[in-house]
Amino acid sequence: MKRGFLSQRLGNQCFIGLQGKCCKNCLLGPCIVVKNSEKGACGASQDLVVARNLLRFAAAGAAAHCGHAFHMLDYLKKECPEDYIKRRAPVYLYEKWKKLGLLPKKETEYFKEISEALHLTTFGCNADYEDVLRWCIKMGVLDGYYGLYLATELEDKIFGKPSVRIGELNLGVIKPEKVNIALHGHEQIFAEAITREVKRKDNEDINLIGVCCTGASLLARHGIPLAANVVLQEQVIATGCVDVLVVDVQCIMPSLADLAECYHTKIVTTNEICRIPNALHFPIKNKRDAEQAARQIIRTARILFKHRKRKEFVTKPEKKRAVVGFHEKNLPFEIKKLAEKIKERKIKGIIAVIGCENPRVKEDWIRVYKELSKEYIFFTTGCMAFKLAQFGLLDGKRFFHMGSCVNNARIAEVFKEVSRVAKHEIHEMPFLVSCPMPITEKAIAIGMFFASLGVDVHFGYNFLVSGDLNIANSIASFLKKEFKSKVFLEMLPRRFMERIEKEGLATIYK
Ligand code: XCC
Repeated sequence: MKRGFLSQRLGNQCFIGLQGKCCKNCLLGPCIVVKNSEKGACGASQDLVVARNLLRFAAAGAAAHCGHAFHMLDYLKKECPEDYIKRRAPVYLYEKWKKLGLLPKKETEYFKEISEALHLTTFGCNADYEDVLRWCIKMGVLDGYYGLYLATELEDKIFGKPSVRIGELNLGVIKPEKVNIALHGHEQIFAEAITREVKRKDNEDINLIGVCCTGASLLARHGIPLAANVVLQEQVIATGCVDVLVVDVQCIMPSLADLAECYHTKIVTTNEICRIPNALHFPIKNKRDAEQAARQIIRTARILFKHRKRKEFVTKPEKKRAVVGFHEKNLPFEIKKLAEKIKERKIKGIIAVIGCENPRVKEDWIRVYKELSKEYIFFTTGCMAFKLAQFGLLDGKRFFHMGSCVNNARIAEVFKEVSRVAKHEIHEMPFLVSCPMPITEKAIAIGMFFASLGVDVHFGYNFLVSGDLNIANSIASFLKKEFKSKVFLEMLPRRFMERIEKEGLATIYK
């Protein structure tokens, strides 16, 4: 296996796997079912194989987001709230999901449903690919409420809502002359504890920086600079100036362990489900653990700093500035005004740019979003928000940074409120979610969630559904019939823009 950086390891891709046509669900196989007329050893059709793979993707994504919220509940020693979806979702959607069997049988036992999604895709279980696809949408609903909404709500309650500020981003936020501690992953429990500790006096020598979604949340809540998104995470260590990298869960590339061996950097893990060889491990179960670990990690980082040879950058990386810290309640316009502007066509609609930055995608999406921002407003989260910031687009006027990926709940909430005020259903409003460069299963689950709300969802990468017309048609007709939404692939930014210019976003305001 090649070492080196992500771009050097990308190598050739398995196009059969990419199209979802490889079934690894039993030991009669793995079977590749390349032609639509072919079957797997068990007799599974190509449609079934692709649908099961898609469901496993969506279920894993939902498991990650629901796991995030569950870790918060566990930390707070709380149970999942009763009737949560009912209390958060628009009534008409709740009723529809209920009628279609997209809600958990017992609401607080949503993890059972994720487990059932794995169950029904095992050898010789569900053979009806259309029913399997319906489960993908179910995973979207669970992901949205028991993942995105619940995690965002609990974190806002415990750690406070973000506030609007000018934030700093990119590798240039690392300060070689200081003790640099990077916080990477998605959850906020430890990140908040060390932020509180560093804010106490006598810690001026410490420079905290964020990576990926843990970083995006810290940036939004506290203005802690965000050093990197997913594709730049290795570069954080490769500056040679980061003393400790603390990680929680998700999007933490295993390559970081190899890389840390080449530098003085120590990796620290804080969650039982995310262990890394040779890392220090401080499992955080409660506030006391978090505070003790924070103090210990600061001490360790200071010792490592003393032994660090490099006290300046080899080449000074750039630093960017961006307006950050928006949420559903602090946008610079009232929801009512926004709904009016949309109705009067002064704003043609809202486009949410979400998800990862996938280095396999070479197209220039930024230029197209910039062009569209003359007529549309943009919300953004996660690694794409970082990318938009790198290009100087996060101005707090047309582009609004809404935080981490679980904070896509904030975008869903704005969609819900704008349509409620406009007295329409969500699918009647000109909203679009665009995920141009997905990497993780979570991005797919988020897409399913927005589609279940009635929002059209665009993916700019050719994955799973692309090679199978029956699957694509079946999802399309289910979504169209029940939610009047669609999930579509468009890999070319120019065509994406032409399509929007020609067709506009789904709306009754034509
Ligand atoms: Fe994707 Fe979420 Fe991960 Fe970045 S960090 S790679 S999921 S955009 Ni959230």
